[in-house]
Amino acid sequence: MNSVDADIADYRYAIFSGGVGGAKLALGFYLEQSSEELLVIGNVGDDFNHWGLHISPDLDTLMYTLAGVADPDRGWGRAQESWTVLDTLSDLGGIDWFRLGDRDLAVHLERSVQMGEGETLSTVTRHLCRAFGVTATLVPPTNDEVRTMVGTADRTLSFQEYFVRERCEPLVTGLLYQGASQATLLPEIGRSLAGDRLEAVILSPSNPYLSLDPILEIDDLRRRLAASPAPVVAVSPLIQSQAFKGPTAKIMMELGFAVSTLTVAQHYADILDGIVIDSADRELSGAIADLGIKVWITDTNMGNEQDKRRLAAEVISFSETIAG
Ligand code: FO1
Repeated sequence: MNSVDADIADYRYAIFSGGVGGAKLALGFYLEQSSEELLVIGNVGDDFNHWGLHISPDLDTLMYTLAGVADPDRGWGRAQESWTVLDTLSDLGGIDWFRLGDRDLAVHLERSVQMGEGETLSTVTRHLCRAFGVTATLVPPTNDEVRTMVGTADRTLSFQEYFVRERCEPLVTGLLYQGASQATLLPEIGRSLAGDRLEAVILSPSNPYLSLDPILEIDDLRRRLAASPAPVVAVSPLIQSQAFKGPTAKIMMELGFAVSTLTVAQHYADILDGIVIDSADRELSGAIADLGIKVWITDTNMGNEQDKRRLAAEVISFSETIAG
């Protein structure tokens, strides 16, 4: 098995997602809908080589979340984790700033072994998802290498160096999605977007600059989304200038953007048919509507499973309204 082509005609929803925040909405869809009809496209700009292994943090966060084995507090990595390898390596003076747990490590080993034997990332991801009992289709946007590079005042850092090793502290001066424009979009994603079976494309509430742009920059994907017959709907990752998680607000400020859901809508204006915003931001709805984007106002917090399912159900009914 080396392709996901066979399933292509059956996807009703395609969700583009980064890690923790986006995975919450993906789980809402997974639980609320027939999971086999769900195509989840995970960011690979955060991928890197560490301890000689291929690490795909966002794909793994999505896989663990859908499989129900993610650590609920950290949001990444596995629940009931042990850290024997990391601690032992640390005692040896090895590199320990990126915390790979023992159970998690087995996934990176398996992925790296299979890729070393010539398998693609999409094939290995499907194999891992099967092993974890995930019934949705989780794919990388491309099998080519895309790496998010973070420009700071004195040097350029890889994403994980910036995010984990430097704890997002350096001031961000620019972002580069290395390899994105030359990368080939996974053919099944392109066909799914162009087909008429898809009922909605969802941009999850992930960081637009760190998590979704590395995907959208691939192979003319923005244009394909703009041309897709299915409505494209985003869920804003901001509530009144606050991000659910991570450095979204900090990065927006440092890049010179107003930290607002209106900025998020403007950022995606060329591809969006609709955006879901939080009730606390309802006063922005007029300005967003002026961009030609329809607005759905609700509580966008996803603190528990019920919230995730409710938000997914609302995104679905909003998309149906847009589609007419
Ligand atoms: N995030 C951290 O803040 N510290 C870590 O040590 C860390 C380890 C880690 C290991 C495996 C994995 O799949 C994710 C991990 N993450 C860690 C999260 C990772 O940096 C993600 O890229 C971010 O959550 C952004 O989506």
